[in-house]
Amino acid sequence: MTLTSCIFLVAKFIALPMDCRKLMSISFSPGDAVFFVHPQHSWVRGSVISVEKDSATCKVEDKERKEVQQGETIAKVKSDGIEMFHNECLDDAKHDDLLHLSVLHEATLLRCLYLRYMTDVIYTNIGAIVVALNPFNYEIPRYKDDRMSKFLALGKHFDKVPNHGLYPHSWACAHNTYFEMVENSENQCVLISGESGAGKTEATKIVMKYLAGVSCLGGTADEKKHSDGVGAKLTACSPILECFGNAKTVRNDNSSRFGKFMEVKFNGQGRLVGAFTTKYLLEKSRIITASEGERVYHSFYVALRGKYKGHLQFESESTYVSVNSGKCLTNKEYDTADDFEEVCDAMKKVGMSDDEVKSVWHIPAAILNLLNVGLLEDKAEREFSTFDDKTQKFLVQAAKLLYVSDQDLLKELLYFVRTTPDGDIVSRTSTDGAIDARNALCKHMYDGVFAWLVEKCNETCDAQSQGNWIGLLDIFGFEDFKLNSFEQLCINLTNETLQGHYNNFIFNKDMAECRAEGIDVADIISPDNTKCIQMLTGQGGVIPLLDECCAIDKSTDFTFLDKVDTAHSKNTFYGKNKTSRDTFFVRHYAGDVTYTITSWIEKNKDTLRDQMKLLIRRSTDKIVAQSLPLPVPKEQQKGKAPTVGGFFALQLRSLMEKINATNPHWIRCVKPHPAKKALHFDGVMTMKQLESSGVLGTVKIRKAGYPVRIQNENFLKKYRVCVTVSTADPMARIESVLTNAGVSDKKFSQKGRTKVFLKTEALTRLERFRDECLKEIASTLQRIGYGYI
Ligand code: AOV
Ligand code: MG
Repeated sequence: MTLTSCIFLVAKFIALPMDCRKLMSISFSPGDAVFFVHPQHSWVRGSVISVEKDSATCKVEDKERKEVQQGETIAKVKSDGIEMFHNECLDDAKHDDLLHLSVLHEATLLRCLYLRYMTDVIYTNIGAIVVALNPFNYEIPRYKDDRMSKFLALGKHFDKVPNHGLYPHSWACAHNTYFEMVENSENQCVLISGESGAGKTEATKIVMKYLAGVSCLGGTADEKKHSDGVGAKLTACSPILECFGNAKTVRNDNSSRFGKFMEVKFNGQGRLVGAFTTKYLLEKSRIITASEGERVYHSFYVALRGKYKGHLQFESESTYVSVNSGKCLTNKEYDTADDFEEVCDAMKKVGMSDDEVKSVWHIPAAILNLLNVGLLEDKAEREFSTFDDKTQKFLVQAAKLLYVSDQDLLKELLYFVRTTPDGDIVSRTSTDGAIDARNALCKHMYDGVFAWLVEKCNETCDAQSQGNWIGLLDIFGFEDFKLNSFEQLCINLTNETLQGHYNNFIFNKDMAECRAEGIDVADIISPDNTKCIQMLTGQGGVIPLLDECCAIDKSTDFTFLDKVDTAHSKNTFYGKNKTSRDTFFVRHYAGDVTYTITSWIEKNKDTLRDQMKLLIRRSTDKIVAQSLPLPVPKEQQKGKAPTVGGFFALQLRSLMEKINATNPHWIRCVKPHPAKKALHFDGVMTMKQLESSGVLGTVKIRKAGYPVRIQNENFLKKYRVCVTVSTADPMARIESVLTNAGVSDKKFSQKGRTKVFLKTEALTRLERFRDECLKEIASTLQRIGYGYI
């Protein structure tokens, strides 16, 4: 008897239905090498010690993860927190595209990213997306600017050069995006997401720089000079917008507190000609105050230290309450007189005159003074506010910087005009009312000057173009703080919407691969968050209800919450915490977020009194005057007043329309450790971000279908011992393996044209079945005198 026929016989013998059933009922047994979820470290390697009803006890055996305690036992690991360990996954870390892994689940994903990151490989492709782990290190040789030319040198043949020796990088993403635009004459966009400090803004700059470089390739000297000029202007916008729109937070020393979408424009020949930036939701509360360990906007600190500090007549830094509110005066970025100088130079590069540059700084300076103006309770009439004389100099200085009368300014803070059918009535403001009016003035003026600066950048950088554009989206990532307010709802709504777009795109792409392989995809359900988006913005949704309440004078935050409760209490995406009266939670794709409704009505209205607007509009300084809009005349006020939420929902709709009309590319930035240090890795934190950025979604989409895909030849090579038919037809042989292992049903596997598609549990069963086969063969061979194989 030959060895092959012996194997064939033995395999036939052991492929009994009984064995299959036994294998199917147990997923894991003691001694199995597995990945399992550790509460502090996410997926680690180890082995199963014992199996209970719905869980198991596992032991850590993971030499690769230095930060993990070896030998620790973890009880009650849920069955969905255990995956079979496959040796090949360690080699898989060498793959640049993790979708090429034969086994892709959360554990292998995390392990590969970890192994790569610890060897300074920060970029990894997962199909269409680039995952970028923040290295907190600009010195990694393979990512330094001098290597960029290697990518550029490939020109449009990037995809077509086999083994081009290049690695995943934001440059590669920019490269592909650019050539797809040129070759298909189609607008593109690069959607950059990730949590605060993950590296979105840096990635945007890297992509921008690459686009400027690639668009000059093969151009004449003149064309190159022109492109360089445009590139220089675009680069100059960054420090201006960062100085006014970024701040130090506990998570990021240079955190962008606004979202931005930049349309980078090219002419018909693909040369860079300009760009147009749209900004979203500047965080206004940070103009007034910062939490401990954080700062208000950078602009305030550099203004205090820069060359105009004499002209702006500042006192010592410790005088100003707002810059001292976070008890953190210094920062690594945008901190010194030199930084101030750099920002002023950048302003000149985008075409601002010397006078304009000087004027712009009047606004942060005036705000610093205004926030020192004391507004107290009137001792005689306690319901009204009065002015603290001791702060007279700040009032005078603020008015001087704004070129308005200090008496007029004070009057607007302490009195307000109410329009009644019988004519206007002047009333005194309460202390809270006066402080609110002062803060609202500061917020609106700062937001206004920020918008003016964006416009200035657009004026110099934008250009009419007959060609296409590439949109770069650098937007605030998903947020879930201890206390989440209206701002977080808007931010998370943005992410939810982008996630919906991403799900559709990735899911459809994956389904297209399945169909091309002849796989039946009728039963595969796409992850779908449209109902959540609908609940937030659709008719009768949270934001429309808030708008509705804002239009009714007597509404309070609680009447708003009542309305939301009534409308959505049965919605699966909505929930209430029994213990708190002023919150609700939303089941977002990235997790549940509880929102506290305090001040939502006021935040959504975000009103500034008309009289205040008129006062500032009378300023003799053009930039100060333009920082606020003219009040809308009564006769032109149609229906409801515009609201922050309403405006934002509109902006978001128009952004999505733009994005939907382009071909998308994704860079998902991840911050691997909170310490902001190189080579530090926190498994739980990383996993959470992979979830909230939708990277895990990609894996889940795979899981919804068939996450394991093995080439037919490889499958047959590996499982040849499980074949019990004597035909050479590969499809029949594959079918024989699947049937023998009890996984031929569609809910476990499907045979594609070139690959076998499997669910993970099917793979686990196949592996066990193969082991059993090998054991049986070995013992049979021994019995009949062949010894061990
Ligand atoms: P963010 O834009 O994602 O946060 P940033 O792009 O500002 O984050 O990055 C935060 C910090 O991480 C930077 O200041 C750098 O110190 C470091 N960093 C990021 N990317 C790189 C890189 N490629 N190489 C080296 N260091 C990097 V926020 O705007 O807070 O959401 O609102
Ligand atoms: Mg940023």
